[in-house]
Amino acid sequence: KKYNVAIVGATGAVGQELIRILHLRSFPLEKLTLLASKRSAGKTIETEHGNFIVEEFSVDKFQGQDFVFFATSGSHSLEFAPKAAEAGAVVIDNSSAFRLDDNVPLVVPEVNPQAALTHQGIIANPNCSTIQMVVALNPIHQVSPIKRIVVSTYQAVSGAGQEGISELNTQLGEVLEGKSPKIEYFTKQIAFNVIPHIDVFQENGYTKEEMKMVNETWKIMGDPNIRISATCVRVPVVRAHSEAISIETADYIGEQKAREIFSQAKDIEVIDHRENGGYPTPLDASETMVTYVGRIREDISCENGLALWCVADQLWKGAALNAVQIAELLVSEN
Ligand code: 11C
Repeated sequence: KKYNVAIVGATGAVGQELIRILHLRSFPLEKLTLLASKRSAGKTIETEHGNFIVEEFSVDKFQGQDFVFFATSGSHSLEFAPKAAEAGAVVIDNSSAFRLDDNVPLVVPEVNPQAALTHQGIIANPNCSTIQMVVALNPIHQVSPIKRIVVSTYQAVSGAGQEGISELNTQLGEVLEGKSPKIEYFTKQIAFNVIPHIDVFQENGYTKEEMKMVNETWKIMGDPNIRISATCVRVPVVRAHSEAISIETADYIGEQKAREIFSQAKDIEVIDHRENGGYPTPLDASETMVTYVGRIREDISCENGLALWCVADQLWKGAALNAVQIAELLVSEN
């Protein structure tokens, strides 16, 4: 069987990667429809599937679709995803609109694939920084429950979309030419700098991005008892997010066993040599489909502690790839 698939927001950073991933994974496509706002409609874009004319988004385009991927804003998804579901499609939504909705599964196929099968028309794709963290930590959690997670992220500018990439590139040029850089998109200069602020501040002092890592992890791993503290930081990297993660488990695991667990886990690649360059970096992870783990060691600051470094392409595993894997899951269950 082949499937009719539409991408809403096809010209954005995630939309573009969805087109590529559907091709790279040989997703059984009957017809691919690329939808975007009026501004991009009518443009011809070259894709791995051939040349496509981008169509203007409208609700009637949902008719006859089997899967609709939303890669637009939360407010757009909130309004239109239910309409796509009503039209009979399965929606896989990349925004934060439905992630914490009890009636909407939040799925990372390596962690909670069974949740996808309970959908009522909409499935939420988690936040990128959450996805790679739960891919890395769930295999450990299955061996001994994780009690506490302390994580700091190093998030690429493409997490903020095309505007984030443009702002970094423009500012790098401006600084190198000795000009004072224009700040338009991020809250401070991102070129030659880091910014400890992603998404809006919450009442408790954490940002929304940080609280996504808490709430989404609880839902995906099915364990709201894990104590989680995150600090999310934007860094001048174009692609792939990195995370320094410290965890405390119920029982002692130790470094050797942890390395074995990571090595045997699905979609994790361990790069962990205690020598120059013996660890994964964002450039290594860019345009790859796995989650990398390195710098595995005992966290000497607590009992039963482990520390690690985790890197993944947040546009692929953190967004487009995870979304397509959810669709693949449903296709294989069919
Ligand atoms: C970033 N994680 O890197 C964000 C982008 O909730 O899907 C994705 C935001 C989200 O800025």
